[in-house]
Amino acid sequence: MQEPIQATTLSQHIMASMPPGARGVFTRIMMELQYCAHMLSTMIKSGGLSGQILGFTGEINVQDEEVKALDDLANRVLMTRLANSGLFAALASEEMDDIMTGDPEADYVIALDPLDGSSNIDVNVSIGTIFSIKRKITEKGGVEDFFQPAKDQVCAGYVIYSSRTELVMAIPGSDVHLFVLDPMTGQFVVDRKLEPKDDAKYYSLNEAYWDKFDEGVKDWVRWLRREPTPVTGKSRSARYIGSLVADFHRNLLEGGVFAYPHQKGKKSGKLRLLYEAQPMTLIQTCLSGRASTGWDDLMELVPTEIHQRVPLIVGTTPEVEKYEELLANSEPD
Ligand code: AHM
Ligand code: MG
Repeated sequence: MQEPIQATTLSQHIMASMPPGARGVFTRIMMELQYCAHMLSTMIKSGGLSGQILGFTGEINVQDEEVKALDDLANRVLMTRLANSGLFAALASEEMDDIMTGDPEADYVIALDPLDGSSNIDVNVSIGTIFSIKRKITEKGGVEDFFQPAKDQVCAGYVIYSSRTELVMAIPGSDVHLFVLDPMTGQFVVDRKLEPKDDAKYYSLNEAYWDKFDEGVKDWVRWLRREPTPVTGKSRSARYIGSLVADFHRNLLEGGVFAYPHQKGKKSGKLRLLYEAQPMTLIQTCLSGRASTGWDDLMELVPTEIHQRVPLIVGTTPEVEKYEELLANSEPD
């Protein structure tokens, strides 16, 4: 029989840093997310043998995209579990037009991308779940609670489903840790504390959109290719998977910058502020990096819509600052 893993579990880790008098609500929230992540991880790794996870449902979502079976399943797993937990005043999801209100007495709201990287599901490439937890600021809980800047998130993180299932989460003012799922017990255990990476070993953007990028963005890409990194003086390499979670995760661990810029006729880019840009912004900033639209600091930008899109440039500080410098005299068309 396999020996139990001697490592700190997610719940032990959270409880160890709980302030005196805390009621354990945040711990319970993370336990619900852990339950959902374990369930989704098991379904994904079963390769569809335990039910349909490949292909499309035939429906079109609020983003005008075809809904994949796993998108729908992930949304149902998370919404059912979290809505019934009594821990949230409201839930927002990429897969739902409107927010779902919950317990008006609860202190928190949560925004989710249940299954990020949908285009990679059917080809067995890394995908993830992204979450952003905010404190309720209205009396009963509603859309306004989501309209807080990234810096005011209570916690943000993501789960990545790959050869291992890992969780990365950030709490403002705390260290960022990486947890790995023990599939036997369904518990995340601490793998390590993440250290800031100063040098962008990688840059990640979809260069197929080159003709749609404006000159500032093109100049930035030329600079990334041409100029050595400021700390070690090395050349950068290009990597693009097409799952934000996977691209961001690699760059966070190895050092890098991810960009989904605005494009001609698509001035807000593609990625969503609440459940894609804001969580990655907090994590990256807790590790000495930056996130920007090119014009707005994404730690400060206040959302105005649930499914708002923003250009997202996130990663090592010199690379993000260079982007802002090159875009400074232009505006999205
Ligand atoms: P999704 O949430 O529907 O999966 O869409 C978001 C994904 C991101 O994970 C990824 O960074 C981006 O879309 C890739 O888009 P593109 O194919 O245009 O490069
Ligand atoms: Mg997504």
